[in-house]
Amino acid sequence: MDDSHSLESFDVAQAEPLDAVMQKIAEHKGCGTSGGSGKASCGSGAGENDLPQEIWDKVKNHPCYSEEAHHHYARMHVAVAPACNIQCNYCNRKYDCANESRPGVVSEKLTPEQAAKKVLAVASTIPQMTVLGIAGPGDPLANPEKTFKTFELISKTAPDIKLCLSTNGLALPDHVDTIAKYNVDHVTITINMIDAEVGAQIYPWIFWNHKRVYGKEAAQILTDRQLRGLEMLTERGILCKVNSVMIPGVNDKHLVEVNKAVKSRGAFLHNIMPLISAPEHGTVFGLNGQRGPTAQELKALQDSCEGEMNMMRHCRQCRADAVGLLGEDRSAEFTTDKIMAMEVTYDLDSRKAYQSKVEEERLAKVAAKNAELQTLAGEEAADVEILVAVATKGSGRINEHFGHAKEFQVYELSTSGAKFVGHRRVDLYCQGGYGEEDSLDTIIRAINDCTAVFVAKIGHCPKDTLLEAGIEPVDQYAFEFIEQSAIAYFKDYLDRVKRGEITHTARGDADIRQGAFISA
Ligand code: CLF
Ligand code: SF4
Repeated sequence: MDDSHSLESFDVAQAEPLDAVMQKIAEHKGCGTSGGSGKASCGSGAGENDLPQEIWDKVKNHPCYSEEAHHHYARMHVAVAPACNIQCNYCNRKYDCANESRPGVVSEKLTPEQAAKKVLAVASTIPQMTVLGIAGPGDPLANPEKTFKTFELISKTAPDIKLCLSTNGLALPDHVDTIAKYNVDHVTITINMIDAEVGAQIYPWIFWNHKRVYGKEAAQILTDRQLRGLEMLTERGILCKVNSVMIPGVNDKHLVEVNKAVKSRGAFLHNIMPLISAPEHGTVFGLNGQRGPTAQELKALQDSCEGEMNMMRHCRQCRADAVGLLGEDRSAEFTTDKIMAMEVTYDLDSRKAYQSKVEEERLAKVAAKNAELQTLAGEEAADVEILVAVATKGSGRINEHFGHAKEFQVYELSTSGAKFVGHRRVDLYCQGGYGEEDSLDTIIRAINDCTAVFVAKIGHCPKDTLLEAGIEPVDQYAFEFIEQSAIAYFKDYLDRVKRGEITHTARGDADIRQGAFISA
């Protein structure tokens, strides 16, 4: 249902120069196929010099659309959309929409008015929160009145916050005009297939035209609506990200075709996420024993699609009431009880001042990286690539202790520089005064394709075990910028190889015991 009639009183901001922006997106979307090394900074990893100004302005502070921004800027979700109009085999309705979430966590549902108060409370507390997303716990466009009412309220009270929406796409074509009307210029559509045979294995039914439709017929309607909605959005210059859940044996190979289809319809970014599946989630896939992909399988698929279009690799599959930087969860600070009791003043000037400081830090980081990159000029080692894992709690710095890390960010290093390629969730090693050996095994398994792990600090015991596993613990760059440090490490790595101190080996096979890499 198009609910635009209920929103007529809303005074929308100036319309975007849509044709111009669309043209820029169309020009940009060939990025990654335009020759060169294929390693150029691109898509979610793109910087100011890689994108047209209009698009850079839309993505530069959006932590999901810009990999660089995710180190500095936060997003929040408000859980105003409980209903859903389809059934996915990886979803249990007790939990949030698994298209932008992970099973096993539930959100506190809010009214639009509560949501608006929450946004103000968070924006006052976390001045680097720049994006408000509606991503569930069901489908936002199966709850259009609540979704658009929330956007209306927030646009009026917090006009500097970007609006974002994530949908399964079934109802999308009915709402594109309303989305454009409210200046929601970032929309995510979850597209897991373009072939109804594949779709029937993922979606048992959809609710369509007042009745349930099953199997292939349902999947055909869904894919037609998703692709049509994508085209309609990109025609209006709205940036679109496509999320796809990688389900081994079901759609993993097929996602290459999905990637081509969404690229040709103007999607800006493709986010291939791993299926998270366990029997305790109570989902069809969980109960059937359908496994998710390994980190290495996910990376291989993302790599194979990267030549086609821009890939997102820093998604954290956030919950529908997530608050904070990607990867951190501050939602417990903003429960309904707490926000309703808070005195909130929305101070646009102090938010801007804080964000100026963030920009200074970000520019310093980019300048440091570029300067360090110069040291690789003239290196003839184009075939040498290694992965390194980094313990960080944000701001683009190596600022987390090994024992406190709940995830490691993984960078691919080559003569082209340092490229973020994913993150690996791990169990905490430090358990309040002692190290947990089982966790250490898990951590080593999670990063066993990495040559080194960068940390702010690490104890002797895990250091020795990591070395035995062939992973070099590096704490010499504590609290420094990640990319600058990674490039410096890579330069040193190449120098050590040249001096014969170590032997470069295929990733995951390096052994640095006693300071020497041993070829596998
Ligand atoms: Fe939220 Fe999604 Fe907007 Fe981001 S999340 S609605 S685009 S503001 Fe981001 Fe979270 Fe991944 Fe989503 S990391 S699950 S991609
Ligand atoms: Fe669940 Fe989201 Fe799928 Fe709806 S669209 S069934 S809420 S995962």
